[in-house]
Amino acid sequence: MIKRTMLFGTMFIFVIVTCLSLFATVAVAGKITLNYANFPPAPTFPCVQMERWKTEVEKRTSGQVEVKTFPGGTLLGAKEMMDGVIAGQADIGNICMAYQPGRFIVTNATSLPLGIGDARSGSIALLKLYEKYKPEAFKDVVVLTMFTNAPGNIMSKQPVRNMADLKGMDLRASGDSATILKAWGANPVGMPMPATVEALQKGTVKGLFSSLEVMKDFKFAENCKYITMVDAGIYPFAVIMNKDSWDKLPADVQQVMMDLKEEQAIWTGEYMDQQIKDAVAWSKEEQGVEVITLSADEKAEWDEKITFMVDDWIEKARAKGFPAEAIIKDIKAFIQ
Ligand code: 3IO
Repeated sequence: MIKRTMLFGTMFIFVIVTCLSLFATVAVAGKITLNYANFPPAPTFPCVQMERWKTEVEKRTSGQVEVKTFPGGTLLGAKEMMDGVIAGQADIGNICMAYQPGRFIVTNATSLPLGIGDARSGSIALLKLYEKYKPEAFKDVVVLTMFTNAPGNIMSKQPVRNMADLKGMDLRASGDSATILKAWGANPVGMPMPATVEALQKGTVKGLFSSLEVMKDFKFAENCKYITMVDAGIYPFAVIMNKDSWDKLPADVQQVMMDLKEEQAIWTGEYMDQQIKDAVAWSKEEQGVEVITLSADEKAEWDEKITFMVDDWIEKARAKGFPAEAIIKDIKAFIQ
């Protein structure tokens, strides 16, 4: 009798322990944690879109995936982002392609003066361009989404009312936006966006050339009391994932991410466009910023000065073996 009770008791415990450990194994194996690195501070649009993506992925995978976000360059900085993700230092990273102009030739063509009017249409055009050409530059990663900021405008400590005012002015910009500034007579100073905070405070630069939401998100309006509307040049971004990390994901999780790709691009573009309206209103109302609009004649002159960039790009890209004319034609078509 005692023996039988002991036998049943042992079996009972065995069954419970087996069940528990099986459950634990499933729970542990089912939980996937992904590290997502970003270079600018948390309140800025690349990080806001990152948090939105995290929320959507965690929701749509019913918590099977946990995304740990690292804003502000705490895991990888702007210039080490691409290689850091390829090396697996982060599973996911957000890159600004203009910081490595020679590396992302095809996708950086979206930053030429081709008439992108806002971040929504820019983001759609960029992603379509990527999908069509699948540039070699991304062969070592999986692209999770792409987006652009809105066209650049001049934010400065001194007013820029005409091209003469801009002559020799030290303004921060990268990639094609630096070329645009140079064509207008300014002195472009290259550095990633987060470094601009200190450069403006120290006076190393007298302003910058980028999308206007930074007036509020980086509080540049405290230093730059003038905006000159020129609406030229966007910065293309990509969210990329390490190949091994991707390959380890179950197919249904991969599907969730691919389903999000275009949606995330559009969401980010729309968020950015709205953020610019808010930032300009805030700059004017709370920070006493003056918004300068060029006359139609003056604007035509500014536009004229940068048209050469497209031909220049075509020539260089063709020499490197890219179907350059087709790429430009496609970008223009994708914008509409
Ligand atoms: C940008 C980069 C980081 C955070 C906010 C931002 N808004 C616009 C940009 C574009 C950019 O990378 C740049 O260098 O102007």
